[in-house]
Amino acid sequence: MSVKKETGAAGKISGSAEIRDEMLRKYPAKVARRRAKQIVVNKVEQAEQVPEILANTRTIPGILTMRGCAYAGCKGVVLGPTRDILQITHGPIGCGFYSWLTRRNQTRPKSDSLPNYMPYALSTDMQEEEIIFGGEKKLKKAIEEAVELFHPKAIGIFATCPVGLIGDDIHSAAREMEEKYPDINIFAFSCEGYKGVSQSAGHHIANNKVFSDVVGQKELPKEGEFRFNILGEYNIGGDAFEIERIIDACGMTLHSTFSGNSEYDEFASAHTADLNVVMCHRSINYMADMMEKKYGIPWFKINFIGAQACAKSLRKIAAYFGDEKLMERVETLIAGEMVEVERVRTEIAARCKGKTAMLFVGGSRAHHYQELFKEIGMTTMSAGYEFGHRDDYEGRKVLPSITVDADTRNIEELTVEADPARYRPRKNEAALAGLQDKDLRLGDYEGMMAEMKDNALIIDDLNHHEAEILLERYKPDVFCAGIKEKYVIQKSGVPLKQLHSYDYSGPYAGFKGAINFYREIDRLVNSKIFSYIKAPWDKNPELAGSYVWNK
Ligand code: CFM
Repeated sequence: MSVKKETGAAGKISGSAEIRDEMLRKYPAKVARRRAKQIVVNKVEQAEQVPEILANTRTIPGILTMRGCAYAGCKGVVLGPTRDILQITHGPIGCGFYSWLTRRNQTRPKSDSLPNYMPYALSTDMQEEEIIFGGEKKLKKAIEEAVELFHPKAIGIFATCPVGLIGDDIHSAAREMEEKYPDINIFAFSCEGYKGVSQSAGHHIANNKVFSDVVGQKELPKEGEFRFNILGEYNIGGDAFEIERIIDACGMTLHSTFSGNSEYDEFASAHTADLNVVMCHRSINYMADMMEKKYGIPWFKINFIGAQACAKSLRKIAAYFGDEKLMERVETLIAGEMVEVERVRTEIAARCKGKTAMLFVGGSRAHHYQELFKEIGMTTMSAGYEFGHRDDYEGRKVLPSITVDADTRNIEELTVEADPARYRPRKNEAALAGLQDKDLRLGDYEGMMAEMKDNALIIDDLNHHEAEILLERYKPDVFCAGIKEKYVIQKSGVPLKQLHSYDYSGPYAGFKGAINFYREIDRLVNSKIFSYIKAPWDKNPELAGSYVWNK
């Protein structure tokens, strides 16, 4: 059975409940009961009410998950894109090596003389000897060596699984080294891979440490009007360069980005900006909340993925600052940029209209990229996060009802209070209330499900078995995921677009990025090449095995 034809021009989705049942049928009863809570048929009711989904819980052992580890979320994701914090992985060499630039986060120092450590992968390269006798000595030596070579402003130390298992105290090593080098800010992250159920734990650990040890360390406010920070933008494939171009053209001042194309000093003085806008809610909502409490900086959610979403986000930022001239400049810019966007979009939409997509990515892109597909007339049949929480699916309104389990309790919640000297409300009560009318949704995020069609299948922590059924039943025109999924999906005859690393392309953010994306999707979904592929497992008999013991 294929439900593809049933989507029709109106983009209605049907058959989802049956497909869900088929996915669950193969599982043992206990596993099926659990997965049933993580596979949800979407239904959007009044006030953005959507069904409840189970998320941010352990992957069931034996299931082939798409997830990564806490170290990846901390070192790779949140800190990785900063070019002048020297980052040392304390662990065996694999962790440092495999997290070395594979995410394609780019950077561009403001001048050639400024440091950029991103091309380096620094690791203590733990051996058996350190696993047995402890690795703190080697870590301190590595820091000394790194200081000799690079003289950085700041050093971040990142723990891998064995570090926690053998009990190395990386924090005291950091303190000791900071006493030796008082002009270098040295801090450590207890982001052992096993610290949480996914990379999401690593985001939280990274947010905590950057907030407590970096933000507020320097008073270096940037010159310029309308100064704000972007939280949760990581400059994959050059996205930040396009976003910076747009912000400059509007005459606004981007103070710091956490952490695409960023520098240590920008983090350290981020508390001097007047607004935080949050792009990836999952990875950095903690920072937004903590900066609001301590320094009085309001935040709201924006999205620069999709030409319309980008325009809307710019309008929201301009409305927040409330300056007539700024609002005019933003409108002029949008009008100018949309000429080329519309020319390309209309041409491509004619070929892509009615086609279907599926997105299974991280903790925010499965939502954000639906905008781009919508713009060229494509329907998202099914989507899900690898490690999103319920609020990323259902919206922040469910935050009070999320049960905190032991895995989450493992990660420290910082107690944050208003800074006695530096807390400064950016707007008075009346002004904030006025802004709520402008649909800025301060401190809120509506989540992915409210913006998706009824009957779309929402699947948390998708696995290989379920992906196969999605392909067979829905026959999507394009599947969006990552490198681990890419070749299995493509061998099945469906093109896969990597939405983590963007394959070898980008940017996809902003107006120019939207054009890049439309063009690539057009080439993928309208190419015949994938229909000629015959999967190796369809050509050759399957190798079946059985497990026998005590025979
Ligand atoms: Fe945020 Fe990201 Fe994502 Fe993410 Fe990621 Fe990424 Fe992602 Mo890969 S921070 S949650 S941990 S938007 S690395 S840039 S693409 S899984 S959807």
